[in-house]
Amino acid sequence: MSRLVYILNGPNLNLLGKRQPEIYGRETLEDVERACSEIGSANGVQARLLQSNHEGQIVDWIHQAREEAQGIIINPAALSHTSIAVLDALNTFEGPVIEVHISQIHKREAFRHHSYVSHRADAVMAGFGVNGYALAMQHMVRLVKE
Ligand code: CA2
Repeated sequence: MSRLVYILNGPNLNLLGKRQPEIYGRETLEDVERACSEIGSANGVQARLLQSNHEGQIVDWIHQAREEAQGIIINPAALSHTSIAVLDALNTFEGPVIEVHISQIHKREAFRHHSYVSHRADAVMAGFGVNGYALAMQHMVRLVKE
């Protein structure tokens, strides 16, 4: 049976690779999608990368994932630090959830140190740059095939 993993991305991540390369690097979300799809297809797992600047859209995609995805990788961006709605939605999802932060949020401003999403995440990546998505995908492939 083929498996599907959602890779959800929150506000402003559409600018990845285009602004603030000193913090977030030069690779784009398209590069992330390519890397994760390669890892997935080598293991019979499809990756679907989505990005929105709107909290409700992220919530709707999490609900959609309940119907068709076996795992969620999520970089909620600033919603990590503010959104109980995203946390509540993730709590309705039964499969594995991996939270990714490109930057090492614990080395940054205090307001980035707490993530509501971490209350649900089964694993958290921070500070691996965009490679964090590929590392998360490698682990997710194992989890959804179990
Ligand atoms: O390190 C991460 O991945 C973050 O989730 C990124 C968020 C930030 O609010 C979190 O504290 C940590 C910001 C995403 C903004 O993405 C941009 C990418 C390139 C240029 C400008 C913004």
